[in-house]
Amino acid sequence: MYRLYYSPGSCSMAVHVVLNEIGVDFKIANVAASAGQTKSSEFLKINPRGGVPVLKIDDFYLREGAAILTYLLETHKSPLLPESGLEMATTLEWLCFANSTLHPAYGRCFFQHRILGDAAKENPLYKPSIEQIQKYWNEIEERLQTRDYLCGNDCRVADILVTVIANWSPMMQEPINFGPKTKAFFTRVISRPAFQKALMEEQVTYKVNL
Ligand SMILES: N[C@@H](CCC(=O)N[C@@H](CS)C(=O)NCC(=O)O)C(=O)O
Repeated sequence: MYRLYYSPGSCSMAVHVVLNEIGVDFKIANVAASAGQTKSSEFLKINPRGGVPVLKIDDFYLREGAAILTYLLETHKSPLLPESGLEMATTLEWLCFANSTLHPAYGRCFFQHRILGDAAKENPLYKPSIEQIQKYWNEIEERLQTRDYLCGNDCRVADILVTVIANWSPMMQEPINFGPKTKAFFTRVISRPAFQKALMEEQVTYKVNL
């Protein structure tokens, strides 16, 4: 039996969507980052890095979203992660991009929000941080000119994670703009029943203006 430790709307939502996609039994435990629960002494015993997602697999704790997603998809043979070759490698490329490039780009803004509050946008580092995020979305818009999803015409795990991350954009203190192909892509991804179920179970609204 799996137990997902999550914080509503955070990167852990991609794991929640994937658990719904593969159709296994699982339980969820809300560790709300906004209420400081990811830094509680109880949760730090589960993940000393103080972050979600964590997946409890029987008595084993697996941390780091990319590892959890890959483990679930490989174990349950999901088409969200092709089995081999360049199709698999391309999916991993975009999963790594989402997890290790796009996510930290938003993280730089959230860090400034945490330290400076509403005045973050006055910080000289804030505008370049937003511009970096915008550059990534522009690259995605370009890529989606010739395909429905990041890796081709089938939905893969990376599509789910970038769509989760996009929903942090309305929290930024400067606008982030999405092109028409990117908006149509978000519409396709969020319309998946597994995505809708995760939004409902986490009581999260998809706020990107589509
Ligand atoms: N490298 C980690 C990053 C996890 C991470 O940053 N999670 C955020 C949510 S998106 C978190 O739990 N933050 C808690 C906090 O800031 O207290 C992963 O990919 O799993």
